[in-house]
Amino acid sequence: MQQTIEATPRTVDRYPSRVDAQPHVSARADPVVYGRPDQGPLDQSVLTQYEDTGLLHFDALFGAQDLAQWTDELDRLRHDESVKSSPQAIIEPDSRDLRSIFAVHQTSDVMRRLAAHPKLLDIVEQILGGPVYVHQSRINYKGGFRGKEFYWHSDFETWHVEDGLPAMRTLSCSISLTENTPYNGPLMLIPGSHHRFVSCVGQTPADHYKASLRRQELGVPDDDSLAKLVQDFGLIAPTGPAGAVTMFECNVMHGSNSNITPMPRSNIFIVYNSLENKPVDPFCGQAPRPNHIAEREDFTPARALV
Ligand code: 6CS
Ligand code: FE
Repeated sequence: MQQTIEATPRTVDRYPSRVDAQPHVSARADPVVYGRPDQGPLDQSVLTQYEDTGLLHFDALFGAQDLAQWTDELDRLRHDESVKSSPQAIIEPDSRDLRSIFAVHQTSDVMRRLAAHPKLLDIVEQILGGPVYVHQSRINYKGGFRGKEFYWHSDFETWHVEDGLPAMRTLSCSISLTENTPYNGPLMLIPGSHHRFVSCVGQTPADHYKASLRRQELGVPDDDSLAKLVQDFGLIAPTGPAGAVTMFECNVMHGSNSNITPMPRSNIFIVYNSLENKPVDPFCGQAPRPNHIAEREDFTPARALV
């Protein structure tokens, strides 16, 4: 007797990447703004600005007390040797310096409360049209003198291919914990680039994150696609005091230069994903990344993290 083996239905991949020998650019197939003006603090003109550019910048969303707590916590974590040797820590490629610490909303009470801050969540849930959970959190240190760059990428490209986020219904909040100047390697973004998906060339190896989080070489756009995006949309590098917040859509092309000034450029990133966009199997066919890099088990609503 012949046995039929039923294949498990695969989620349709609307954003294939790292499958072809040639790069492709396609149109975004998801909304950018999922909520309405009456569902949060942003009025229609600000929602339209986010729709068009994929980013919002706030110089002073938080009070001095909140900020002092976060910078104290940043210093504490930086000087804790057990943090540096934990699996959550990422070390710079060419030195022993701390580059990032992941899952800080799980390992630090202060950072967990930051991730649940209503000033962030009121905006995030309005844009994403409902409750969210934390897909990823990290502190990026980018120390002075030798802090290394983050090459151009769309976060969604990685979160889709390596983590299995099906749709673009995710955004990052970057909160500066030091002053961001034009000189200390601030975040650079291509406003409007989230309307196009740049599929990248190359196959994802097993455990790619171990290399990519130190220096990303795969899942980055080809030179021609990047040049075209910059030509069409230009560049922006928001600068501002410690405490400034940049929120950006998951498919905005962005990166940052290295920091050869003596001034560190540290920030905390909280990535919120809609509870209606939970991860499926990674589209690259590899095993998923660990939960401290990309959450796939704990879908506690961010509001409940207080
Ligand atoms: O791989 C990731 O998930 C991370 N990598 C980069 C360079 N940016 C986004 C994200 O935090
Ligand atoms: Fe990124």
